[in-house]
Amino acid sequence: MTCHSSRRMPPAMWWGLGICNAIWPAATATAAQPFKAEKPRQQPNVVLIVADDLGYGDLGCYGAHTVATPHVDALSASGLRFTDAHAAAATSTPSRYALLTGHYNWRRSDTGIAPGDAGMIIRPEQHTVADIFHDAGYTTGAIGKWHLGLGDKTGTQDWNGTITPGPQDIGFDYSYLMAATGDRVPCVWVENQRVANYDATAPIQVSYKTPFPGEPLGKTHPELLTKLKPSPSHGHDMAIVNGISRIGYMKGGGKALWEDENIADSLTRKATDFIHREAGRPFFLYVGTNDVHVPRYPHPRFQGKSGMGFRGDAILQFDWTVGEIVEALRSEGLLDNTLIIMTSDNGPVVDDGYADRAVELLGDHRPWGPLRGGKYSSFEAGTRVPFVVSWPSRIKPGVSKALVSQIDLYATMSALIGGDPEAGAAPDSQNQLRSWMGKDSKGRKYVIESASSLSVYDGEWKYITPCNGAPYYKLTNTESGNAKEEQLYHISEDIAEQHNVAALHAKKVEKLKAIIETEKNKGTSR
Ligand code: NG6
Ligand code: CA
Repeated sequence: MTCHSSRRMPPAMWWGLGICNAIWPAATATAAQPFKAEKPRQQPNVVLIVADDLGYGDLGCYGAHTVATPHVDALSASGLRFTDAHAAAATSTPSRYALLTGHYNWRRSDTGIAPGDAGMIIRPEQHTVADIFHDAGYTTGAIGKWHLGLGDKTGTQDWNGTITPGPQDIGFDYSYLMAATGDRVPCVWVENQRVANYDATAPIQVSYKTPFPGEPLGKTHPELLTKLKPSPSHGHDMAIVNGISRIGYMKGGGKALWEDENIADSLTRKATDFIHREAGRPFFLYVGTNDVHVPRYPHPRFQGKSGMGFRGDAILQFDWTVGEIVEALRSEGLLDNTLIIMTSDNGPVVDDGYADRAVELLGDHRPWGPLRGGKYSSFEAGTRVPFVVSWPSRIKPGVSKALVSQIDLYATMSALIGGDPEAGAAPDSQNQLRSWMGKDSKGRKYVIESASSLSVYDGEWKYITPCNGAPYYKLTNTESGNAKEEQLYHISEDIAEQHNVAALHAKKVEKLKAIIETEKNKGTSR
């Protein structure tokens, strides 16, 4: 059980600088539309499904023609599909950090893509959206991709014992997690902070520094790469698990090691088990799918089914997962009173490290839809993501153009369930319940997006802060959005960000820059 009272400390202590308790009320007060807390008769269940690297154009309901996503499309048809929804960051760890905490990732310097042996990035003292639910009497669960660190300090976890602190210390009663990503060791599931299916005959060791003598590596033993080989120059050529080489070194694991083709089945099963188990009381369930992140190695029943190679097949597999979760809710009679949110942690990438022929087989499919850039990018495709909200008994189906951001999960969920936000927590999160419920078509005044630099977008114009980074990431074939000069795009007329009009609209540039400065001044540890 989580014991919050004993682990709380003033928030200024945990994020280092002077963000004072006044931030929370201020953030709530500046929220565009205070939601009149009409206390729900029942506490709705909330299921949050976060896909990995799924692009704005990857789903049928977002315009994909060459891949079929019937379950997601049905979910979308039953609820609200947002066309202008944003993740806080263009990669996983920072995006998920912001999602769960309501605190911008860029206020801290340690929220970059985490290795598999990272210590907990969200510390026990920090209040999360899971705490909101937990404190309100919900049962809470986190299943699937985590990528927010486990244990106290990087590299010091005992993978053969209890790994602590963990999700239980930030509000999750139950967890079944992939520590980081599919392409990073350790390649085992961690259930309630212990390796699941633990094999005492094969103790686990993990290192991101030095190889374990005698363990074959992708680099030295390419003949053992029976399932997937890394793309040239991407790395991913260290520990070999299940015929696929990874990032990082690992030894042992035995029967606890996952098989990539079963990852979706395992996490989906754990999610539906959770729903069946908890059906009698309100619950909050976070499901992070591994699809469509690399290494893409879907179950044989999906392999070859999309005609687009494993990336397309992984989209089918993601769609299946969504269908199974919805079906579990339906079978328990819970669908009407469950709020389902389906989104992605960041935008799409086609070649992210494995020779899975995703580029060659893409055909006419455009994972980024009409947007420019992709995962890692400051351009829109980096952070504008699919976002579907369904709650059949309360949300009228439709399409919403409201400007929404995942950063608002904490305050919005808190308003939804009449939760008890902790003073000073989630300073960047606004109560956007009215827009998430389809009652307000405007949403936020602006969103902040982060990649190599910060951008601000007000629903019409977008400003990207100058940055010295490479304008183009060759490895992943991504336009990064980095430029030494200021960039301003008139997104409402130029959604593909083709024309930098900064020189023509100095006042607009100044106005948007000022927003970024004000946000930064609210407190930063960068
Ligand atoms: C990158 C990896 C990429 C992917 C990404 C994290 C290389 C060259 N690339 O560093 O394959 O793992 O990290 O993706 O190592 S994320 O969606 O979890 O942020
Ligand atoms: Ca991701």
